[in-house]
Amino acid sequence: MSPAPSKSQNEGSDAIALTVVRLVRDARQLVVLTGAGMSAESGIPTFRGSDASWWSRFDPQRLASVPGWKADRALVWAWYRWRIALIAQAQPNPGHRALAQLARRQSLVLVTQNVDDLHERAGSDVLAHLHGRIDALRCFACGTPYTRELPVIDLHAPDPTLEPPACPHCGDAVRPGVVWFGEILPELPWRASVEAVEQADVVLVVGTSGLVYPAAELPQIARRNGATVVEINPQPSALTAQVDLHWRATAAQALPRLLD
Ligand code: BJW
Ligand code: ZN
Repeated sequence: MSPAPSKSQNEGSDAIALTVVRLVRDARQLVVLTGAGMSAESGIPTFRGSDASWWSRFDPQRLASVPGWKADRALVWAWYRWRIALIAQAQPNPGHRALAQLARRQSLVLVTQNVDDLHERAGSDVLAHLHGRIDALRCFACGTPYTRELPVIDLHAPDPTLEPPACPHCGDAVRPGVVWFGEILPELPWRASVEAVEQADVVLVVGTSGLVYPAAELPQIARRNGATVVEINPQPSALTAQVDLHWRATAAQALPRLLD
């Protein structure tokens, strides 16, 4: 069990940075939990937290639930197809690259809520994509993976009437491989993530609002098991009151400093 540092609010950000650098350097088992803020500096919008975020512009029940899919699957597919294209042309940012480099120096387990592959493209092994992968397409009805190339789209001219491809096996529509509201998280990745935070002595929580469950339970489980939990986020979040330290910085600012 590591000693819990005092709360951060009154300390300067350099002092917090130094404390976190030391905690991470001395960690026996470090777990990093990332959310949408991790990829914000790669040009991928977050879901919450700014006027440009998805759920401040669109209704999550329409775009990210089974009832939403059944009501208007062309609209839902068009949104996901556009995001698949956006992610494909995005690049990992210095925060993604720093985590990959850190994992070459010390034991680090990476768990993400993100559906992009930017951690992998930066060179990290990801233990769990808790909310799936956007490009792991599968049939909505029979679950058969869909591996064919998608027709090219123009990122600058989204088409809200674009229909999803048909499953070659049963003819139903193909859906993105993400976890929608009301759906259960993939069991093995979830269990592995719980085990990882139970064994961690330091947990870094990067770029998540901490509003979506059960992922938001992971920092709480970690603390109950004696870990020191550090949040890296330029804004306060639903987790801030529960963490040991809040480093008010972006992922691409803070994470490279862990290599100092
Ligand atoms: C930066 C930054 C920078 C910006 N650097 N940081 C009441 C209590 C408990 C649970 C529930 C409840 N009511 C309903 C539920 C269940 C529901 C839930 O949690 N709802 C809450 C919203 C209330 N959960 C579920 O339904 C889950 N399944 C489930 O619980 O199954 C059991 C069950 C079944 C049936 C009924 C009830 C229970 C499934 C959740 C699926 C989440 N899916 C989404 C979208 C799909 C994927 C996709 O399209 O991409 O996943 S929602 C969206 O939120 C996405 C994300 O992975 C997820 C979390 O978001 P995240 O990562 O935290 O990002 P943001 O955008 O929220 O925050 C960004 C943060 O970054 C901000 O804080 C910024 O400040 C910060 N930031 N720039 C660092 N540069
Ligand atoms: Zn099918």
